[in-house]
Amino acid sequence: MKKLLLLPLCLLIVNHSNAQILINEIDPDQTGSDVAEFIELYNSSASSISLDGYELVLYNGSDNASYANYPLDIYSIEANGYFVIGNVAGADISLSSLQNGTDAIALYKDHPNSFTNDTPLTLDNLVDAVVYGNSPNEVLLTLLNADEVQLIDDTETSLQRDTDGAGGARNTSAFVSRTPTPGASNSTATNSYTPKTEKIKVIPNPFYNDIRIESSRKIKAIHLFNAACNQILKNNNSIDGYIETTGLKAGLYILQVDFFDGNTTTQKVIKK
Ligand SMILES: [Ca+2]
Ligand SMILES: [Ca+2]
Repeated sequence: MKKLLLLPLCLLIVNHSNAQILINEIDPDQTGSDVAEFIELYNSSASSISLDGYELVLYNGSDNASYANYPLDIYSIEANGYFVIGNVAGADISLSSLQNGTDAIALYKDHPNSFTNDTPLTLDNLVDAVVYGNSPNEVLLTLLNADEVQLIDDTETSLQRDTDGAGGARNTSAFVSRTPTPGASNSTATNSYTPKTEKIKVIPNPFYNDIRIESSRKIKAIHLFNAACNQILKNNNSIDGYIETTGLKAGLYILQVDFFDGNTTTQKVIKK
């Protein structure tokens, strides 16, 4: 009889595993003085979520350690709502400075330590992250899932998930460049936009010697960086999307592809 009585109790334990807070939009760089920087969090669930235990951490790509941290314990986000940390009008809490990159923004929950300045990068208790900036940074990219890309912000637009919450945690593929929408739905941006991330196809990956890159955009140049982020190969005539790597050691490399429309994207590749 006792087992039967336990069953209803078990059913009363509500599963909150789908409740999720994500970094939904960022805008590190504006024209002239950066007076509208912000990071927007989004609650994709149908219930209000307490931010008790959440901490937003800004990582400096020059040393891959933290340069600012924002404990969010006393706040909450309403169902399908937004929370803005920024110096933009209407921000929920103020932001002193958001570096223009190459840097990263990471959200943690219940991490045992506070991220005082110069805390080394960690993946423990990581909820979500975004890596942005022009220089490939392999260490910062470990904050993301495999094959996710480093984003590039420009002064006119923000980087935002298309649509709110799309793509899931630690994935940047759903981010596009659009008119900033701090504290509002990303789909309210009505201007035409140019995606700053390009989902390229690298064939094969892992590779032996030749790499072929497929993209819907015209490729201008291909760069290859080693794990220390030193550029070791550059092909300025890559319209055909090929790069030849004979003589390189086996291991992890960062491939950077520049497009004629001015966009750039990066991806990890492995030489066998
Ligand atoms: Ca800035
Ligand atoms: Ca938004």
